[in-house]
Amino acid sequence: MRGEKMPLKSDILKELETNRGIAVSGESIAKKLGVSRNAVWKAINQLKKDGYEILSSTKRGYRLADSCDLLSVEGISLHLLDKYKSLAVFLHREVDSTNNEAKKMVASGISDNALVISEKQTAGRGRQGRAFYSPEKTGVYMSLVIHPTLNINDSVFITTAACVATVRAIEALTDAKPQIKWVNDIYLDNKKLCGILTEAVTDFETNSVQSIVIGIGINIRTANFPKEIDTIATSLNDSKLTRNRLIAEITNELLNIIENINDKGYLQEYREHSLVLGKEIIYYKNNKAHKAKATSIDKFGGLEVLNENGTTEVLRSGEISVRLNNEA
Ligand code: BT5
Repeated sequence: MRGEKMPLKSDILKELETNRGIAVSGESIAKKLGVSRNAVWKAINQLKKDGYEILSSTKRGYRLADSCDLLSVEGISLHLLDKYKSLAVFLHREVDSTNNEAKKMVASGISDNALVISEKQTAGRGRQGRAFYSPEKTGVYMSLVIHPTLNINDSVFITTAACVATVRAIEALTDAKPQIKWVNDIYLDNKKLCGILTEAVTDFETNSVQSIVIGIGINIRTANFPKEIDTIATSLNDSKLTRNRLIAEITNELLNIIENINDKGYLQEYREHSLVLGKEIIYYKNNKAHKAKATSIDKFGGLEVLNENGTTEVLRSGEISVRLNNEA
């Protein structure tokens, strides 16, 4: 696991992340951290060995290259709001699934909120055993562990909240115009950019939710998708966007919504970003496909649909697909 590193290297990385775009002199870093310039130079070389692209000029000093997008605890914590600065961040080079890792932490009794992230997942999961393609360094794979006092019915709001938090963060940091495909996907230009998998650990005796693991996967500057998803998947291609910043922004937004979960204002944002409202859709119930029109999203996040026979129904979970104009 990275994150538990030499304090000096970590402090210098924090300096470089804080001053992204600006060169800082070895002398000023040395002064600030109370070490020799030689110690700074050595630590910079170690960071370079770790893969950090650091530009150095004898006149101006050191700075991170704009294209340097390695994940780091320092780079994420820097952008967390003050009230969330103490959030424990666990960074891995590789895990099977950040949700699995987070669930292991819950099983071992972790009682504080925590964030688990990885550069790569070898068995990233979607819903119902489906796979989520999670290649190295070109994605955000994050799982937030929270311990809310919610009953099981309220926990359905969490996926909805995670969609809104992700959309807010993307809009704040890029020019992209993401849309939400009910219930757990985020799309860009009609292709899937992000999937969300929320898993609850429940206490059967009290019928309450002990912990929730919110897993979010986003494609970032993905060069190639496997052919099974090549025509349906897309990535965020903003060259200035750093994954550290995006992860922090999503975390800030999500923790904020969850803190105020009874204020359902975010549901209106969910509706305004809907990819499906007003569209002809197909939903699946009892292994059967049904044609309908998506008419609204109710106050519980359910999707109201108008069936072809004129009856209405509210979908609480499950799978829908949007019908194209030429589909009968
Ligand atoms: C999801 O499931 O989309 C939820 C994905 C959640 C991934 C995050 S990453 C961090 C955390 N750790 C995990 O192990 N999981 C979470 P679902 O709605 O079931 O969609 C799965 C389907 O999306 C697949 O069957 C493919 O068709 C498609 N897909 C797979 N990988 C994709 C990708 N990278 N981008 C876009 N579409 C993808």
